[in-house]
Formats: sequence, structure tokens, C-alpha cells
Amino acid sequence: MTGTFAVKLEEKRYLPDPRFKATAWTPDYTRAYQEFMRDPDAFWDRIARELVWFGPWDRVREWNHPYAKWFVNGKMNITYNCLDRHVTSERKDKPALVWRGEGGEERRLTYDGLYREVMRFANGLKSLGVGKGDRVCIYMPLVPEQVVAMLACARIGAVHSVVFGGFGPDALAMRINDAEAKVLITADVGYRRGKAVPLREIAKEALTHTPCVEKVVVLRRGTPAVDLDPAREVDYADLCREAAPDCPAETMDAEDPLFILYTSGSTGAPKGIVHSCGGYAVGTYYTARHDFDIKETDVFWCTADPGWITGHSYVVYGPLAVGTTVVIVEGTPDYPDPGVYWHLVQDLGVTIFYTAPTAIRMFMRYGDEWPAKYDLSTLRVLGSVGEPLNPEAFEWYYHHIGGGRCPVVDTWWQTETGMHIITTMIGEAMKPGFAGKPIPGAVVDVVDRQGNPVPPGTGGFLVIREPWPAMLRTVYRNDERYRTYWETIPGCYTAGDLAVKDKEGYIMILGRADDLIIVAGHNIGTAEVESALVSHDAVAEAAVIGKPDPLKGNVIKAFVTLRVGVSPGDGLSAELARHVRKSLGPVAVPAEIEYVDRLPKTRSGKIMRRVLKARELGIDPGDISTLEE
Ligand code: 6R9
Repeated sequence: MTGTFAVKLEEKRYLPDPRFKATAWTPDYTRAYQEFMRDPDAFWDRIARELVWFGPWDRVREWNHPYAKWFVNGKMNITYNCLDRHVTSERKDKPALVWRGEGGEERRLTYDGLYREVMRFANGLKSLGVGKGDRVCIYMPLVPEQVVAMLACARIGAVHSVVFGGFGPDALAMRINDAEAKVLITADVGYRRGKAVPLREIAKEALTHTPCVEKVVVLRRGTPAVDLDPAREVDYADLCREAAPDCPAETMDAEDPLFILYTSGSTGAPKGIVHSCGGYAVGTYYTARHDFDIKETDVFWCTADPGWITGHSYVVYGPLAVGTTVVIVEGTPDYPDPGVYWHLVQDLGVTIFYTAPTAIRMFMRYGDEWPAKYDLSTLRVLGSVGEPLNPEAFEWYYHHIGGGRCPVVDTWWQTETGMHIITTMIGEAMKPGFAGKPIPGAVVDVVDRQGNPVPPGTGGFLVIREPWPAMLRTVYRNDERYRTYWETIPGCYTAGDLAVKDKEGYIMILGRADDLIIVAGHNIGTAEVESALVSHDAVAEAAVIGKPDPLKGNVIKAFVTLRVGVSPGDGLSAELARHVRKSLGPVAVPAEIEYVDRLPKTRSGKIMRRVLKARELGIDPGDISTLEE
């Protein structure tokens, strides 16, 4: 079996106003791509020189399959590029972060202000004994301090592991323990739909089985301020107040780790994707600047939470390295009403807006009248990430948000890639349904299982053929798992997505080839949900699949076998849902639970989710030769 199949392709295209092309940082995609292919090292060398380095690199890259080093022996600090570089320029008093809370509260930090906050908190972390190479877990709501905490870690060479505030205690504890984090940074509460989410309480529960954590820094937002446990907890504001103001950026080797970010895998525990300093800085800086075409006067809003890779690369590091004004918003896109985002675009004069298809589809459902109430004329570029942007959603986004005027950059990439890999560069023809072409800097293909390119119109596996600067360097404490990315299809990085190219080389992403379920833009591993279900007394075994959903992209359906003597009585499904919510958080709760007598398995005892899914959707299950009797 080659794993390939025929796909019917859309033909429609939109051409942006030629002025975009004339003024873009990449004015001619084809030429830029050719320039890259002629001499990849010279291409990346030129871009890297736009950043500040403390010491030069000997070689641009060293590729020893499957291990890459970039900017070998180069010395730098990513925060020097996000902060120091700007405070010594005219950007000093430019807003770096503009934060809006759910109730409309606003906080603004200029580049100089952010720089000072980061240095104080960095010294605060040092006073807790955090140093270069130590791991720090950040479990915070979307407030400026979340960004400050990430940058403060990077400033002193500590490796951050940000855990999304929507995760529950077990998911948090697993991530803390895997990274052996010494310090946890959290807040008393986050706000969501007018309610306080008790992050510190959830963290406390997690901390009952995380022996590695020595200190917990708590940002206190509520009034009256919660009492802290003096033995273990430290107040965020006190820590900063008592810290020295100046903290020079630690000299980091380009290959030193910058952060770990957990992503769900198809089997076993989540993977701690490790990114390094130099290549990640260059890759995110370049793609932020060129793919969104960020200019000095832009106001940039990426709606992702820094708990996901999109937030790391395109809320924090990329845009700040470029020196743009970054909008961050705590809350949800339809609270207090479905016009809240458009109100913010109007109010803050947002020019570049980057969000996920699941949000776009939700806005579509609420109706055209919501964006129509607001003046969205400041917008000039729209972005999408996280899932395929289906043609209906593209059209709606393009017309109702972009006024038929703004290029839509649909960016395909992953936690593992660290930076955009495929998009339609500003000024190029856009094709609804297609993410676009590889960016100048990436070599992408659609292949069969053996790594042979498949012809246009034939679906296959999406692969990256050459290393790129922001690529993952390993999976934390699991290098074997890292190697499988480069060893599944000969000579290529396997993304785990299915895709198809058209005759012009545009790539359409068809979805995951493995057992990841993308629910409302959040990646949920089947294994995590299953193990949460199985941890309930009534459950013997569980298998979960993604079921296509017009709004969320996918919802989770669970197939459960119960323990002997247990019957699916009243309220069991609700109880299981509560159980999963408590352990993994609301994003991982199954929308549907079906009780079955047995699950389809391979002879070696592995559950065949593919068979369940095929049955559920009434489609061909493919090769079932390994199915047990
Ligand atoms: C950035 C991010 C990665 C998976 C990826 C793919 C899906 C991301 C996409 C897209 C179609 C796009 N994905 N962007 N699918 N079009 N523009 O989302 O990282 O959370 O690791 O997810 O998301 O399936 O493999 P991550």
C-alpha cells in the first residue's frame, strides 16, 4: 500500500491588489524561493544577520541526519533581540503589548516598560535559585505577566514549559514532572466568560504529586488578595519589587534549549518538543516579518494563547523580535457578545489579525451582522492557523472581515516546526482551500510511504525534505521518539498530515494521518483522553476518535467498555465527562460516549481507532488485515 489516493481540487482564485506585492518584504515569491534554493545557507545567513548576535557562527548549518545544528557556535539571547535591540532605538516608547481584559480593562507596556518588567522578574527568578538550563513551568492566564515570565526565563537561560490555562491538574502534573520543573509560575485566577478560573487551586492539586517543584510564584489578581503559603509560595509583585532592576541577557549558545512545549502524540504520553535559541529566533523573526508583512506602524493581533506554539512564535517571540505592537486579549471570542473581537479591532486599530478556522466558523454561525456593526477598515492582512481553512470559511473571512481587500495568509506549521512552513505569501494569488506553497526557506513535498513524490491531484503524506532553523531538536528525554519524525518515510521529516498538491504547486492540507484530534483548534491526543476515561472506576477500556463537526472541526467521540457488573445507568456519561474535564480540562471532554461490548484491536493488542472511525462515518476502513478475530 502506498497510502495515496485521488482528490478533487477547487479551482477558484483571488488576486490581491498589486500594491501589496509592490511593498511586501518578499515582493517576488518565485524569485525569493529560487534564491533560497540556489544557496540555502547564504539565504539564512543573510536573515540571521538582521538580528543581534554576541558572537558569530562558524557554519550556518550542520546536518547529520536526523540531527541539525544551526548557526553553529553562534552566541546570542532571543530577549536581546525582542527587547534591548528596540529600547536603544526609536521603538523605545512604542507600545509592545496592549492587553485587554474581559471587562474592557486595558494595560499597555511600551518596549522600555516590558524590558524593565522582564529584567526585574528575571532577577526575581534568579533569587529563587533558577539558573541557566533549569526548567520553569508557566501556568497562567493570558495577561502581560505570562509574556513577561516567558521572556524572563529566556533572559537568564532557563527553559520554560508553558502549560495552557485550560488544562486540568493531571495534565499539568504530567508536564511538570516530565520536564522536572523547579519553579511553577501561576496566578490565583484567570477570567473566562465572566467567571474566575481557579488556576492556583488546580495547580495546588497538581502539586500534590510533583516533588520536583521547589517554589511557586503566584500572581495575585483578585481582591481581597488570597493568602499564600509562606513555605512554598512567593508573591509575583513582591518578588519583582525586591529584585534588582538590571539583568543583562545571559549569553546563550545558538543550540542551547529555549523552551519545551508539550504536544499530544498518538500513543503514550504527550511529547515535550524542544526548541533551541538561535534557529528558533531567526525562523520566527523572519516568518513573522515576511509572512504577515509587518511594517513599523502595524498593530498585530494573534488571538492564540501563549500556551500553544502559535502563541510562543506569533504572540511572543516573532512579533517582538520584529518590534511590532502586539495585542493580547484575555477571554473568549463570543463573550460578552459575538462582536467583541470586531469591537477590539476597531478600538485598537488592529491592522494584522491572525486567528483559527474554528473561531472563523463560529463567527460565521453568529451571522454577518456582528462584524458589520464595526469599522474594520484598519485591517490589511488576515491570517489563519491550526486546521484546514475550508473554502466556505475562507470566503466569509475574506469578504466579511477583510472587506474583500485583505490578503488571507493561511499558515501551515506545527509545534515541531516552530515556524510557518507553508503559506501564500502576501501579494500572491490565493486559492481558497489551499494553504499555499512552501515559504522561501522550506522544502516541502507530498509523497507516498516510500518517499516518492506523488503527482498533482493525488493525496499523500506531507513531508519536509531539508532541515530548517526553527525545527525541533529533540523530544525531551525521549530522543527515540524524535528520530521517528525523520525515520518514518526515508530521508524526510514526516509531519503526520495528509495533503495534496495542484498543478501549480499549491498545497491543500487534508488533516491528520494519525490519531491526533483537533478540536476547535486544540490538539487532543487520543491516548490522553482514553487514559483519563480508563482512570474512572466504571471503565474497562476506551477508544476515542475525532468526528467531523461543522463548528469545531472535530469533536471527540468515545467508545467505552465498562467493567464487569457495571451498567451504563443514568448519568454515567455525564459523570465520565466531568471526570475527563477534571483531569484534562474542558477541551478534552468527549461530545459523545457510546458503550460497546468490545473494541476492535490488532493482534498485538493495539486498539484500531481507524476501524471505529470508518464505522462511525460509514466509510471504507482500509487495510484491516491486522484486526483480531
Ligand atoms: C501551529 C499549530 C499542528 C497540526 C498540523 C495540522 C494542523 C496547523 C494548519 C493545519 C491545515 C493549516 N494545522 N495549521 N492544518 N491548515 N494552516 O497548529 O501547531 O498545535 O502543533 O498543530 O495542526 O494537522 O499537523 P500544532
